[in-house]
Amino acid sequence: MRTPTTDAGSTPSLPAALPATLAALDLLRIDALGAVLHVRLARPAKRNAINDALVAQLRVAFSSLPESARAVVLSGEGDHFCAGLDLSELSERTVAEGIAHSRSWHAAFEQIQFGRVPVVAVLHGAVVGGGLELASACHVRVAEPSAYYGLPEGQRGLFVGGGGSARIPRLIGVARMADMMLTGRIYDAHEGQAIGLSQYVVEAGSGIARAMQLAARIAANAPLSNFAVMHALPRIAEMGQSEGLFAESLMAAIASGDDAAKIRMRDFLEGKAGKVTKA
Ligand code: 1HE
Repeated sequence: MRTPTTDAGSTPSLPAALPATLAALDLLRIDALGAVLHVRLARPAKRNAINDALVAQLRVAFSSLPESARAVVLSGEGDHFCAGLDLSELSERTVAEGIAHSRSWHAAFEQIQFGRVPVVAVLHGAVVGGGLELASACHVRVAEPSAYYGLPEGQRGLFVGGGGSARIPRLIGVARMADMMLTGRIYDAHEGQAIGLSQYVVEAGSGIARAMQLAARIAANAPLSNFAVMHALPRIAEMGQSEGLFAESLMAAIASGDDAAKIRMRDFLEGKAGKVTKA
């Protein structure tokens, strides 16, 4: 995919030096662009298939985000977002190793979903198997028209192991996921948006630019609001109504009590902040 030529909204997009931990990750290409960190899967020759090393690098990257990062854009180099599990490593594993392997994916993707900052994924080409599991750990998904979604695990004699059975039904429902796994059904980009796999479909070649714009907007939010959306919202959605309403009140009071919220509300009342208008 092309690097975007458009500026990322209000965020300065000059590349900054990366911490050595991130610069050393050879299966990821990472750029710090102001408050947005762009992380690319960088195994295009293998269609960004996820091997043990790439899982480990994703875990390191998302648990070592620089302080300056307030949102992340995740994309894949080459013609596909991600071909899922690297099948060349699979046959060597015992059952016990298979469990440990799946848990290593869980640990890495947990850092994405419940990490420090929201993650916007850019989806194009194959978003299949573990690639869809990776995408579903992100908070916002922007698809280009070339994107297509599949769960070929059923045809490969496998089951999802990267958190897919916990995350994907929460996006599209158990019945659709079961259909994808049992029959090999593929959804294209527009169908994927219609059922909830992505929130956006954008023009070919514009996925990264759009994701950078969205990430810049996210990065400009008060950090506690972003924290609440990432950490409180999905948990409250799993609670019973009474517990959820109680937790919501606490989170709302914590967020609105923060100076960042007070400044924003005062700015609006003084006519210094934007109105909510139609796009
Ligand atoms: C791979 C992989 C892979 C490509 N593991 N090496 N995932 C799948 O079942 C998807 C398998 N891959 C494909 O269906 C196709 O490769 C694609 C549709 C993604 C891309 O097709 P294409 O024509 O662009 O590329 P290609 O020629 O098939 O592959 C290029 C190279 O990437 C080739 O290696 P080469 O050394 O011969 O050049 C392929 O072998 C290699 N490659 N995909 C290993 N997945 C935590 S559990 C998750 C369980 C799953 O994810 S199951 C789903 C696995």
